[in-house]
Amino acid sequence: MATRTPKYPSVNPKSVPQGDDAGALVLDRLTEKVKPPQMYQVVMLNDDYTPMEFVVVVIQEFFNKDLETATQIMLKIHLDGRAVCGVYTKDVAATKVNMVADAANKAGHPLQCVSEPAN
Ligand code: TYC
Repeated sequence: MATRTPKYPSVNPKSVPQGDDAGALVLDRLTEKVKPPQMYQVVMLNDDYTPMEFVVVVIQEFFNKDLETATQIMLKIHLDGRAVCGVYTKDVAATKVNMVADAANKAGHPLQCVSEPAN
């Protein structure tokens, strides 16, 4: 079969970059239009029954904190009533809340956390 010359879309010659810019693709406007997503903080709540050790393990496992950081966060919750465990996009924050609820329910503890807009 004969090879055909590829057809290029027609362009307004004035919009085609010339000289040093020939072939350049300008992305400035696109980048400026994309604003960062609203972020959500996952806040863990205190209660009188969940063992401290369980809370520390949950914070380590689901919020990727080391033992020392997880212990500090747990103590802040215990003393202040609540503390932020992490900040995520909306869907990820909702998933974290569900994962904590599942783990707490399976273990028979009333531990709860909520997600709320950050700022
Ligand atoms: N207050 C609980 C206790 O004394 C410990 C605890 C800490 C529970 C943090 C929940 O999110 C929590 N056993």
